[in-house]
Amino acid sequence: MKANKLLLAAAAIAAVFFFASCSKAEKAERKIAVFVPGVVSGNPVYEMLSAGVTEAVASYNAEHGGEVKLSVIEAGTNQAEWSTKLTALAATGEYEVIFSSNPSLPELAAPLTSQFPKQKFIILDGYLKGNKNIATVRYNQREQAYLTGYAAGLVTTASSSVMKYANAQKKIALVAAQEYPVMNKIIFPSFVEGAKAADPEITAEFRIVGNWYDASKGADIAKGLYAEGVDVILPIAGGASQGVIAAAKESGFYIAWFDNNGFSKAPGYVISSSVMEQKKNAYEQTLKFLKGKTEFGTAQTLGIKDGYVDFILDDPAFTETVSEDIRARLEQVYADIKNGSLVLNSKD
Ligand code: RBF
Repeated sequence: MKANKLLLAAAAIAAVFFFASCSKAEKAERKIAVFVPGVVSGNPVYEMLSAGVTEAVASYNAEHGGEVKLSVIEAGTNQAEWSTKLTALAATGEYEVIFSSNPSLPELAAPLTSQFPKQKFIILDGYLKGNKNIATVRYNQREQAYLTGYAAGLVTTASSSVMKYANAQKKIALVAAQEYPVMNKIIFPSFVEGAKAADPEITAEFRIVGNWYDASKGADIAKGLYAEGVDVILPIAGGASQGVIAAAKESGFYIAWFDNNGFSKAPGYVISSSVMEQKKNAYEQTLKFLKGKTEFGTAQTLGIKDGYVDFILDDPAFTETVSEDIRARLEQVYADIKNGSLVLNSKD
């Protein structure tokens, strides 16, 4: 009898441990993924995405005893493979949510939500309304590109005694990795709109690298533009933008930078940095999801007033490179957008 009781007690204790370890194992199985459409290294938008999600998971785990596991998957630069790779990731059924970023992602993810009805997606820098498994948050890139164009416009029209690489021609350029609707309908037109607000006589060239990694092609295109009289270039080309920077240092022209703070990339040559606060956004969206607060089916566009688009005015390299008069005019336009006297809505 006594022995039986002991056995029962032992079994009860074992059961407690069993269930305790089970719930621990269940906790450890909470998984989320970041699907990078490209590669992280050298691509500010993806560096910010993965850093934001990674930091949020670490801070959530610190509070909740390490229950969330994060996988960052790079889909690589062959865009023809992205759909298959995203499908394979969703098909595992392992990830509560898949984070990703860029304007082409909503149309890759949307069909998967009928194929895998439990799979959720949070897509930054993309836009899709009304799919109950997808939440999107993009940036007001009309504001971001307008300010960049305004900076480029003020610099290209400056005299060389004020801005030493500025020539007499009023020519600027955007070097893009590829064409896509947001580039063609929002970024480039708003860059031109901003430049023409500085001086209506300015003309803007548009050139395409063909991919997001070829720095030597980026450099060749930039040198060609410089030879044609362009003195300010906005590169939006991921790793290929490095080539445009190298060409600027070699030939002597200016760079207007996009997405993150680029002043340290070429001090003396970079005249502006228009920032999308993708790291902050990724961090916040991750915590919101982990706490069950994401509103799927919604599509947000966040800009300067919301604190998700910024224009760097306080970097020492900005002060050193750009004349006081140009800085004052940029500060004014930034303030106008922030206080609502200049409204630059981003079209759908
Ligand atoms: N931006 C990058 O920095 N690196 C990339 O590899 C990259 N790939 C993109 C692929 C596609 C199909 C599209 C539509 C955009 C891509 N972007 C990339 C651009 C990015 O989403 C954003 O538009 C620009 O960085 C300007 O903010």
